[in-house]
Amino acid sequence: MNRPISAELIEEHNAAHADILAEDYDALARKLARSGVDIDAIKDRVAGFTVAVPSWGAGRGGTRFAKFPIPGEPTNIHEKLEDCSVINQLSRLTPRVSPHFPWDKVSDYQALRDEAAALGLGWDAVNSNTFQDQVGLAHSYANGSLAAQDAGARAQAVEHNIECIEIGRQLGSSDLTVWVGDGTNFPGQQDFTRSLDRYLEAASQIYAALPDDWRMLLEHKMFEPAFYSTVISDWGSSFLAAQELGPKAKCLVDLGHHAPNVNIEQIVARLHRFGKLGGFHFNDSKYGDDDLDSGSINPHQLFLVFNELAEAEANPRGEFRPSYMIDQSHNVTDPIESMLSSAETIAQCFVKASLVDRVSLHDAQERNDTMMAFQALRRAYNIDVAPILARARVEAGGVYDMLAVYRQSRYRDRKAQERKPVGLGAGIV
Ligand code: LRH
Ligand code: MN
Ligand code: MN
Repeated sequence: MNRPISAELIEEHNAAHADILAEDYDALARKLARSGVDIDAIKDRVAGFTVAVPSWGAGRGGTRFAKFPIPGEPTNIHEKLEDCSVINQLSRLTPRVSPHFPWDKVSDYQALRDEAAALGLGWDAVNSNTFQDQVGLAHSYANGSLAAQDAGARAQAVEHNIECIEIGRQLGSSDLTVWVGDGTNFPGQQDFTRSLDRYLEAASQIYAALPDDWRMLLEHKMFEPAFYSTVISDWGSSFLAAQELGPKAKCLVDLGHHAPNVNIEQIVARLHRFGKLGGFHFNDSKYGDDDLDSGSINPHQLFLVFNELAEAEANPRGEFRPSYMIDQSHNVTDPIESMLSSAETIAQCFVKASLVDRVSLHDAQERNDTMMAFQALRRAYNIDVAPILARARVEAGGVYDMLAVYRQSRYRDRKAQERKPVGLGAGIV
């Protein structure tokens, strides 16, 4: 297997930190044992936890005002895969990459699949893109894609999604994520009902092309690029569309796609209750779809989302198979560092949610003991679970201090020598 970070560096680093880790792990084991929790059982649970990384997150993001590239930044899917393999090599949390088309278009997808496998990577959901015009397209998406009035634009968008399914089959993926930017900037610009009808009709053609074991993940977003209305603007619209399309259609929750202060964890519970929870795009947000690093603004919200997921897992109501992915834009950090830190934060929330004493929680809920119910969550949230994650990571071949080893490896400096410089410009890719 092709490993970009030197095995000796990792071994040396882990050996140098073995004693501190053992000390911290054992101290936490004793603390958890007092509440009847077996730390090894929790560590084994973490060993099964993974989150996918987005191919587009490997490049430095930007805003519509500017992009500030860094030397050594990847400019194609091959370089992005290599960077994603660094994240997985160090964290052991991110073994799959989610591609975006046509951004990641190549001529031979079997070869791309093999290339990823040689780096220890598989493929997550395929993301279609009908929110931008591409050179050579017959129809513009300026007035929408799946919901456009123009039948040619709709047909083209359907065809693109079907092509994404075909690419995904070759890569070994089994989910198609569909986010459309279709919407309006002016009251009266489009009829809300007729545009949804058009969306549903076009989406049903994509749904019909899904292989039996595939899912179609509908990603809602309140606004942007449309600033007055968006066709699939909220979880309600997403849920209704998924229900109308059929059982393989599920809802995907991007944490940044809601109105400020919306209770996202309750949305998670609702979607699960009705069998429509498909997956997540993890990021954090202060104002809108900011795509900030997961848990960097509101780590408690992320914990509460995972708390609902832990409840859902314990009460599956049919299927519990949410797909987890990071969807961030790294405008001021090295994307590898941000995704290492975010994957760790996401896994931390997963562990903390696993540590909630559900018997006490449910008992307090039944007795209407509000404070003790809250304390059941608070106790788990306050536990520093870093030693559990570090032990699981090291045992899986990852490293104790991911950022320290990444910096010591001088990976980005080496890539700056090898890779072509990125041009200036605006935009997310
Ligand atoms: C839309 C979105 C969606 C896209 C990605 C680039 O805001 O979250 O997931 O595919 O950003
Ligand atoms: Mn997203
Ligand atoms: Mn987004």
